[in-house]
Amino acid sequence: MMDQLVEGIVTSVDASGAWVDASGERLFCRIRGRFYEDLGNEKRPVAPGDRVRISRTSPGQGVVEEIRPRLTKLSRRSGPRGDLEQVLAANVEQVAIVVATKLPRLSPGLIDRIIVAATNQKVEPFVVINKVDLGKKKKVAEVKAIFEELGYLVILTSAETGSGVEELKERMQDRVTIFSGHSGVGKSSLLNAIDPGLKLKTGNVSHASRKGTHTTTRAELLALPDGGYVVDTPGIRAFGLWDLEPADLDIFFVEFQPLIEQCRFHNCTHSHEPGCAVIDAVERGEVQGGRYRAYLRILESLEQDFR
Ligand SMILES: Nc1nc2c(ncn2[C@@H]2O[C@H](COP(=O)(O)OP(=O)(O)OP(=O)(O)O)[C@@H](O)[C@H]2O)c(=O)[nH]1
Ligand SMILES: [Mg+2]
Ligand SMILES: [Zn+2]
Repeated sequence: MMDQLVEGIVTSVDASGAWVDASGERLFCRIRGRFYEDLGNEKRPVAPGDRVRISRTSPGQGVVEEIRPRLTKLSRRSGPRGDLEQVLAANVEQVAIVVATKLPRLSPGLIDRIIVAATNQKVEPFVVINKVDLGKKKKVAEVKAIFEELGYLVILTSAETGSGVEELKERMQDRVTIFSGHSGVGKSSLLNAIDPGLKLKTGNVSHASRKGTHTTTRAELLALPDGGYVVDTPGIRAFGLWDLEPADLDIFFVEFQPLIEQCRFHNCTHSHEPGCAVIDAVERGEVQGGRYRAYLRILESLEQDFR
């Protein structure tokens, strides 16, 4: 006879199973083989944030017997051939796109890509520019203005001085948030600043490569002290888009919306076509050049994915 099933939430996952919080206890659970058989393109059967039902097998251990349907997920394209879906987190409401303008420097297009992925997957994006104590004021203000102008929330923070941390904390209270961004931008440091009780490991930014040293090695769902959850994730090098066809990309560039209908061709890709209202708007300075270049780069990468 199987034990009574217990409700739980997945906090972390590795190749051999998942850590699950169930009625205040953390158990390491194996996952029933049939979930691996039904994987399809997914890398793993569960992700942090998944609601599951488990059976207990021994103290501190159990088996995932059921996986609840997901309300949302944030996925990216992964795997050696780029043909796998990596679910970074399940049942998240918003993604904090964490960047720094210095150490490591901002890589063009990353914010734009994560905004596209999030919007496509019904997760609300916002931008956190961390390390404002280090970054040049002008550069920080420039990045802030680009995304605020488009209607996205931008929060400026310093995990070092604590500035902006309270605003970020308020934004996360009672919600489920995932932190995403390059290694070394300060994702774990910001979470420690919000809740020192978390005691997350933080690392250095190599002065030689100016890149982070991949300190966080596994995504983890953490409970926030005043309500809500956050998923801290390992730094990413790139954010490959999953489940998006090139022809649908323009939908996720908000400033293109009023223009798209005015293009001469209904299937305009806004890359080279005559009579393109987006290209005209870029030339008139009504669409920001940096955003348009990000669009073209993403379009090109999607065309390769679908080739
Ligand atoms: N000056 C300054 N340094 C910061 C700030 N936030 C984080 N750091 C430093 O940046 C380094 C990297 O911070 P982490 O919190 O480990 O970065 P992370 O984004 O979690 O990196 P990964 O786990 O590798 O993805 C550490 O040395 C932190 O002390 C900040 O606001 N200002
Ligand atoms: Mg980290
Ligand atoms: Zn067009």
